[in-house]
Amino acid sequence: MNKKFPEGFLWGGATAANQIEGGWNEGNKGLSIADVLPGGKERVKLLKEPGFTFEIDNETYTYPNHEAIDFYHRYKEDIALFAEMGFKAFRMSIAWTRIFPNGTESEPNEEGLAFYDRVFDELHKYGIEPVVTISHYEMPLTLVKEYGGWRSRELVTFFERYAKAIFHRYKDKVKYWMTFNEINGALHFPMMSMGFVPKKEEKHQELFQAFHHQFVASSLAVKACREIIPDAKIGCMILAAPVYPYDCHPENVMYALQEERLFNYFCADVQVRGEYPSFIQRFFDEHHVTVDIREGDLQLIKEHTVDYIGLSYYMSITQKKDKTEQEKVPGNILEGVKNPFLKASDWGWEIDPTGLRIILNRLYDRYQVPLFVVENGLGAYDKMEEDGSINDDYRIEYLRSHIEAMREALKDGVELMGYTTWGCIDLVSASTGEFSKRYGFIYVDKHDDGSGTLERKKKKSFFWYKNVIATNGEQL
Ligand code: BGP
Repeated sequence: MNKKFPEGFLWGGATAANQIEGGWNEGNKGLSIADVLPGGKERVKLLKEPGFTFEIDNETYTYPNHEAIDFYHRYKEDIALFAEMGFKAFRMSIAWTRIFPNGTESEPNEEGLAFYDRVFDELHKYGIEPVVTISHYEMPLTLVKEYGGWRSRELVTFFERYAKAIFHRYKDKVKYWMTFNEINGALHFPMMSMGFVPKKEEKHQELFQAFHHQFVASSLAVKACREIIPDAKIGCMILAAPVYPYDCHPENVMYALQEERLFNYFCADVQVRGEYPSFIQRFFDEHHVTVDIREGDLQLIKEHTVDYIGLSYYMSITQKKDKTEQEKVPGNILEGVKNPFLKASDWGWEIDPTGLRIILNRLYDRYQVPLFVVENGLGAYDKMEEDGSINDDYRIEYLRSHIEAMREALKDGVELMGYTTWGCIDLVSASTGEFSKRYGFIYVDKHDDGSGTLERKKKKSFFWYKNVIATNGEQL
């Protein structure tokens, strides 16, 4: 049995435009939803509440994404560091607002297009394959304020125009694409990807209508990608979290199954199988959801399914049908109960390498398409020693155990394309807007209060990961 990582396995790291670039008002860039989100507790609150006004408030807030880690100006230095680690792939996203500043223009912004040309050229200089997410937790603010985000069908047209513009421009430079980052994540935190937080009573109706718009937009992008770049691979991207029943009580097993289907499979069923799954009708009936599906939508979705599944993996979820407040686990992205067998990160995310093997098997069993782990990593507080070193053994341990889990999944017969660790360079946290929640192999001197020199420094994990890649995952 071959337990090795395949030749050409795409080892690398992952980022998102709004979490690294900065340069928020340079190069004719328009305002994006990420540009109006403050950091810290305020962000955590705003991401959950309906009624956010999306205004810039320079009096009260500093905005972490405005400068981020200044990749916009430092991409050459950063890419040289990725190359030094031996990256085969770099996952990044394009900021929609650099290409269409308001989302509504008929022609793309040349300065924005030229920026990504420079980034892709720099990556290719070192033989690093760009893996590009078209929409990663942001959209032009105009589309949020004037159209209500993905509630509006009109976004489909704007998104298609944006996708076509970047396919045409980068057809010779980018061969791996994904449409929406963590599309299913909107079930729990829709603000960044959908551009709204629904009121409680409208929640399901609005959310599932918005999902439908994204499914149509994603299929149109797949269609365009096949026409414009026939040798490209285009995937969906889901937040994968296997759901475990708390115990073997049949009611808990059934509940966990329902949660698993809705969270891990609903979006992937539509995007990979090309059909709304049979289980969703009961959910729609019970939650009074009627999705406006236009003529031709279902055929479009059926005919333009994705080539692979990109997934992020951070945690498993343990579910119990009737849980008390005390049993709920704080921190995890989804609300479940505490798993007594798992430890958690500093932010309460339960660490479960075997869960990665489980979800890879479940997804492969169900879909039989290649899987690409495009996010995985440990957010942690890093400490710089007096000699300037950062000894992040906890991060090495986390990544090592997850790579081992992938190797087991390979032995189980799962087809894996690559592994890009999340936040290969320290960046702005999506959920908290903090800099102190660090994921990187490369430390960036930037702090929650906005201070810092932005200087880059290699952590211990930098050298460890370099060797992992050099040995194609043999030495962990
Ligand atoms: C995923 C997002 C990323 C990233 C990561 C870590 O959900 O796709 O954008 O931020 O999670 O999350 P956080 O930054 O909240 O720690």
